[in-house]
Amino acid sequence: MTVFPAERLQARAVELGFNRVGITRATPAPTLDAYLRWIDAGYHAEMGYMARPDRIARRRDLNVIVPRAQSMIIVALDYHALNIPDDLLRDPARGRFAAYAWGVDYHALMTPRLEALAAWLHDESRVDVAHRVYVDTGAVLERSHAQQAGLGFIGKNTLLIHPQRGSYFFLGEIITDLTFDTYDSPARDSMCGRCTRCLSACPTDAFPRPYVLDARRCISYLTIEHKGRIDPALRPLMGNWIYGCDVCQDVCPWQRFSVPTREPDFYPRTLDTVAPPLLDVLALDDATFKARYGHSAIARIKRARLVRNACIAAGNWGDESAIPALTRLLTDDDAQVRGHAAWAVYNIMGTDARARLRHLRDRDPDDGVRDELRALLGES
Ligand code: B12
Ligand code: SF4
Ligand code: SF4
Repeated sequence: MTVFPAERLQARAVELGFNRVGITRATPAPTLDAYLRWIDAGYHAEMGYMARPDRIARRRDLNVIVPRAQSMIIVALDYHALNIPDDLLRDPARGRFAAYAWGVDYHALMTPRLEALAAWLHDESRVDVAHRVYVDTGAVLERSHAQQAGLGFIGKNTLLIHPQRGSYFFLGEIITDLTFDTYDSPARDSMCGRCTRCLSACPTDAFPRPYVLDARRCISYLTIEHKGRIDPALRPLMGNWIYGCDVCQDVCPWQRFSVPTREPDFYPRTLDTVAPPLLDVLALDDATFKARYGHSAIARIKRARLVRNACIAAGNWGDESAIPALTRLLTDDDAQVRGHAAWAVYNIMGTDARARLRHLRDRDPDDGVRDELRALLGES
């Protein structure tokens, strides 16, 4: 059996641009039971793929992904680019994007590099190396395996935190049937101690317990993954976040060790992907959305979902200057946009909006939007 020198692999991964790399055995993640309990509790919300039996089988046994899997090579890539002044990020007239989405889509950057690393391993080991590359989308518990590979501990906010770098980094991995001469030792389980900052800072109270996140309440889930109507009770808590959320990372004391990424592609080209004026986001059509966000991870949610999120932020802003843009959106092609625009108009104008909303209640073709309007008008 070929045994590959771990040191050479690690040096090559760093040459390819990754910040840290660890190697662990391809055994089930030690937190597998915690994940199964999470699914049973329904904390995965409508992310049905998290609970699919074939995907659970992969998490239980990595051999389902790569037959005779021996090792997992896990890489970390730092992404935090700039310290943007807080008053700009918190300006309620602006929508706010999570820092991971400021630059180019990380899947597009990391996947080819991991494939290049796997191809190099194949050439250097002179054997047919069976492998599978994942960045984010694989049915594996990345953070738990990364903890096993020594890349950091799991925080009460559920993020993987490196004691010298904080948590602003992505993970990716190669699962392979190759063995290595040495494997990394696991990092400590947790180094949070008695701190609970992230738990109390979460705007929507999304942590039922330390180390457990209820995605149904998480702004990151609601703004990115959730397709339909956002629970009106949660909307006022979402502030100006329009794509993802960084609160439980920003407040973490370990973040003081984070360093700016060396990856030029993770730096924002303009403020459009950091904190654009809400009026600009409300005015996006499909073409302008694509031109602005086509290169970034934001492209995935498409124009309607981003505008839906911006309607909530505009409602929270509460400024009358948003009314003309919101009024145009009351007749948007997308039902979610119309419903959330109505909520925002009502939030800003209060009972002055009643005539306008009544008019729409009688005409909107969508049952859900009419329900939303009836609720705003106190009719249900
Ligand atoms: C689904 C998903 C989400 C969901 C659910 C998040 C969640 N916490 O489960 C939503 C949409 C909410 C989300 C949000 C975000 N995500 Co996300 N997400 C994922 C994904 C695809 C799966 C995560 C998963 O399996 N969740 C199920 C839970 C049960 O598992 P877990 O997160 O590993 O949690 C473990 C711990 O809680 C632990 N545990 C349980 N009890 C206990 C007790 C103790 C004492 C200890 C020590 C541990 C422990 O066991 C669990 C099982 O392993 C991963 C990629 C992947 N394939 O792993 C990315 C991933 C986790 N996401 C990532 C990112 C960047 C984010 C955001 C920061 C994006 C943003 N800014 O908006 C937020 C962070 C929110 C948060 N606090 O987690 C990164 C995290 C990198 C890092 N340094 O940790 C990942 C790894 C993607 C990547 N490849 O880089 N995400
Ligand atoms: S990402 Fe935001 S909403 Fe989600 S758990 Fe963290 S602080 Fe709460
Ligand atoms: S804020 Fe405190 S409790 Fe939360 S992850 Fe960081 S150290 Fe742990």
